[in-house]
Amino acid sequence: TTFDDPEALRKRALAALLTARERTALLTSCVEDPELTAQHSPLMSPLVWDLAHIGNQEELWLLRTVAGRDALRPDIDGLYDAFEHPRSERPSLPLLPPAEARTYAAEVRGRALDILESTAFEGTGARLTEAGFAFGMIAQHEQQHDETMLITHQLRKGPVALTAPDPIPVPAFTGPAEVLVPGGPFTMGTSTEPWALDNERPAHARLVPPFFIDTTPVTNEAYQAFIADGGYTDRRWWAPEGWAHIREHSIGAPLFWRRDGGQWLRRRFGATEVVPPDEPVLHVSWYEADAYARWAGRRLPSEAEWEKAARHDPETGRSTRYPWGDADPTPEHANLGQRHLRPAPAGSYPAGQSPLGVRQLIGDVWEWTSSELLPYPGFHAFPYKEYSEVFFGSEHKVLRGGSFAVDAVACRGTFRNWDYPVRRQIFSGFRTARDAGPDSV
Ligand code: AVJ
Ligand code: FE
Repeated sequence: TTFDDPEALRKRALAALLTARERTALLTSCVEDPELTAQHSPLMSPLVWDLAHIGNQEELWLLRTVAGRDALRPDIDGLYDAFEHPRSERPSLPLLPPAEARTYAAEVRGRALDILESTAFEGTGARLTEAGFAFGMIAQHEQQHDETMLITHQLRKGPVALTAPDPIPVPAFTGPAEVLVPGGPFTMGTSTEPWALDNERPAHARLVPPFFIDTTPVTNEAYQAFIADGGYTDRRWWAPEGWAHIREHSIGAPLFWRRDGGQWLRRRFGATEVVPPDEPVLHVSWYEADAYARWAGRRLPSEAEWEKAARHDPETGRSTRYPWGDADPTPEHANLGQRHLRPAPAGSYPAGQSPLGVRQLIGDVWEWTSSELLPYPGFHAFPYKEYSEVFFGSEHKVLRGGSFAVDAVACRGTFRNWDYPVRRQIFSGFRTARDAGPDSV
């Protein structure tokens, strides 16, 4: 692979940084400047905060830490420290106005590209720059905030600002509804993926008993059957805190859905459309996913089950980088990178399926798992505790696989995302699983 070649990794880092900046520019130029400073939802930062925060993190890690430069703007660090100010407070901070935020991010980037050219990727013993990790981390960080900004765009009221072609239509999926994943150990996490983040490490053996998992994510049509069957009014299906939450907030459908006569409509990036039956359900909370699964006589997969379904090759016993193998994602494999502004119909991307035939594990919708975000055995926070260590514990549930809004640089079979179980403004869906007795193997 190109991982052994520092010059190939340098090119990869340059391309990843440029791709991220192009996307950031689109997300912060497709609306007028006043919309960048406005708060579209108390759950989100103003877009102009994300823009300068992207620059500030890049300055902190590439300019100051990797290259040892003096601070360009030490005065603004506090404003863009995500732990100093919760999102709801950020609009009232003396943030850099849009033009200054753009100039700042561009100045940092100019210097970062010089540093990228002159930094040794190997042989220095410095973990931060080995295999270009710091540059890959910063490209991923920018892409993560690009996804956050896309969520802000989805929450924004007002006319359409973003457009993209729809996924190419595919024939309706006719394969089996579920797939048996045989029991036994598999390798979870990674010690070899050069830009894997700290919480994905190290590789370790996990024993996973046999289980069945849905071949595709749960569709809107299937989810509508749950609603029509009174799923939101039957306490039996709900975790107690989930039940309390949907009662208190009068939740009866995924976020952005509205009942109109005999049909469900949804708002999507400023337009209203009939909910497409064959697409994976989107904008559901962990509690909603958990309740649906119980109603269906099933359960959510654990994080280990999800990763085994996505990475375990029963033929070789190895864990691959992606369901389709070790090759980097292409547009034939998965719906990633905001190429489309929606998930593709369930059963799409046959080229991206796992050896056992599980589809759309990567891309389309983030998939809720039953697991809390916990460290793997041998975890070490790197390079900073605030990326993931401070979030370990029972408050957050893990999501896997990435959505249409995730770029390939920030998505792989080992990548771990997390959020509170009530959250649903994120691009979240799910698939279900069930135990398999030893006799089914
Ligand atoms: C890993 C997606 C939960 O957006 O809160 C961005 C990523 N961390 N800046 C988030 C992140 C610091 C993080 N998630
Ligand atoms: Fe951040």
